[in-house]
Amino acid sequence: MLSFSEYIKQECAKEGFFDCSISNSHVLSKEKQYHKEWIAKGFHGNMRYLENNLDMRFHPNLLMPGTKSIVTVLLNYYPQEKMPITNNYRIAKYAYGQDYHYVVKDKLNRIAEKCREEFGNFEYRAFTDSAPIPDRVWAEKGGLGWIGKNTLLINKQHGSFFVIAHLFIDKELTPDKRYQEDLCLDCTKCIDACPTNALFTDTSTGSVSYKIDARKCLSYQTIENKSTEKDIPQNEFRNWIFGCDICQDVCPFNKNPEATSIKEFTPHPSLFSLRKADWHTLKPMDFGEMFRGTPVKRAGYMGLVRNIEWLS
Ligand code: B12
Ligand code: SF4
Ligand code: SF4
Repeated sequence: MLSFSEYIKQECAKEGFFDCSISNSHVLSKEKQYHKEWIAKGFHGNMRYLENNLDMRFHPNLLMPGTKSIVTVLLNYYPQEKMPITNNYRIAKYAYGQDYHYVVKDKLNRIAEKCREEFGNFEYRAFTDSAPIPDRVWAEKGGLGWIGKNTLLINKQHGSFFVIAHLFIDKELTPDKRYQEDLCLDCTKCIDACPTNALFTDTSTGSVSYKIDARKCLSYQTIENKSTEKDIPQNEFRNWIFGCDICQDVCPFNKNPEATSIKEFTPHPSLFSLRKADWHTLKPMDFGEMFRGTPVKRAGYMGLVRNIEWLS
């Protein structure tokens, strides 16, 4: 008979998560301090929610009282096929198909309910970027990868085209003793390729940290920035109208990514047939049909139109 820890990992694999780790719940004091310094420098721009709930963000028991274990999972979203780039605008690959928030939450809830059937009642909460949790930190603590110079979690075998999610559980599970060292070494491909210089390495504190000025990031500019004024020059957008994948596309650990088998991430069939001229004449109804349930829908038709205008 499998232990709870073994069983939950088995169920995570069955739901399509390619890796999973278990960490003991504890307070993340150093990371909280780092986060505060990052906010104090204004790197978060208008993402004011990152200023809030700082105690809860780094103290799992304040988010879910009684939390003893954190199960962290990784779900691959790398598409079978990429959008054509000639005479076209670009959309980040995570946004091609259905919004991962819903896809992942359903999976995690199913897993937890199966565990309840097998091992009796326990308290849990499923989180997919839906609460103040430092996702990459828990994944790194669980040995699922390292946080690279592009500030993303990188898994040695699978690269970085995945989303991170967690189950908080009030049961003491067996924590993983895995550790993945930083393999960025002297590579700087992501820093060199970033068109807006959003990425940099900071050595001022004595310990090297990899930083991002989110305000300069195209992902921030095209998704989070609600202003009508563009902050960066047109040529730096490099045709990205929703998100940006440059610092992942150039990463050696993403050289041969395996495509996802999650059917919900399959893009709408019309997405790949659009070219620049079609984007300029896209009607609200076509937008609604093509992006229903996807992350792009959350930006709204007017948001996408604004981005296209910024690039034209
Ligand atoms: C805000 C946010 C953004 C912002 C800021 C990005 C960022 N890197 O912080 C913007 C809008 C720019 C963004 C863009 C993207 N995002 Co985003 N984003 C988030 C979110 C909601 C919060 C991140 C956050 O807290 N940042 C705050 C800063 C302070 O974090 P940080 O610099 O990494 O530092 C932390 C640790 O690394 C650590 N640390 C770092 N250095 C040091 C040094 C020391 C000494 C210590 C002690 C600690 C420490 O402590 C900090 C505290 O948490 C997370 C989801 C989540 N809840 O975690 C997703 C998340 C990071 N995003 C994700 C994705 C997919 C993207 C995009 C790829 C989307 C796209 N294609 O456009 C881009 C990538 C851009 C990039 N290179 O980061 C995924 C990343 C998956 C992965 N493989 O890592 C996440 C995890 C969502 C998810 N659940 O899957 N995002
Ligand atoms: S997502 Fe694009 S703009 Fe943002 S840090 Fe990476 S390369 Fe730079
Ligand atoms: S491109 Fe190089 S430096 Fe950047 S995250 Fe990948 S391995 Fe690290």
